[in-house]
Amino acid sequence: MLSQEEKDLLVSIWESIAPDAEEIGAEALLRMFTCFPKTKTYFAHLDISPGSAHLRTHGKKIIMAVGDGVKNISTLATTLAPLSLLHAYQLMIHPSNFKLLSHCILVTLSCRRPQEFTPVAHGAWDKLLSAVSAVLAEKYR
Ligand code: ZNH
Repeated sequence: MLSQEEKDLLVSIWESIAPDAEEIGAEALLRMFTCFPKTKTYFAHLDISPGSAHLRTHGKKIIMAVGDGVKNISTLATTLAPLSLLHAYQLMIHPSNFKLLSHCILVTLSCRRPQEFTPVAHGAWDKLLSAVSAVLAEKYR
């Protein structure tokens, strides 16, 4: 699925963005809530206004989980198994939403790391996020 070149690229970009996981996650979530307002219904119990503490802590959790995926690409399904169960059975997130968040993560990365976000890097992140989403959505079947 991902070439060795793409995997190396993901690891190197991950090292550059990990320290900003909170900001990147908060921006990606804010973009998702703004562009796709229906996604807000899952977060009625949290304060998701721009700059809120919930937005930042939840944003960081999501991006760190994506980072776990980058670091464990060859064992994605087992690495993310607990999150897969959580999203399917407890949170009951409709699978279509994973594409929306993935899109917003890509846009955020391109804005925050314009030099590193080359077409090849874009493609590699898109593949990784699709693979992560597939694992998180696999329990719905
Ligand atoms: Zn999710 C949660 C990740 C997508 C919704 N998440 C969560 C967490 C994590 C995640 C890590 C935490 C867990 C614990 O705490 O344990 N997600 C994730 C990822 C992704 C996701 C990685 C992709 C990429 N989510 C998602 C979506 C949605 C969601 C799409 C919708 C729209 N999540 C969610 C919720 C929660 C979570 C609602 C819970 C929150 C709270 O805190 O409450």
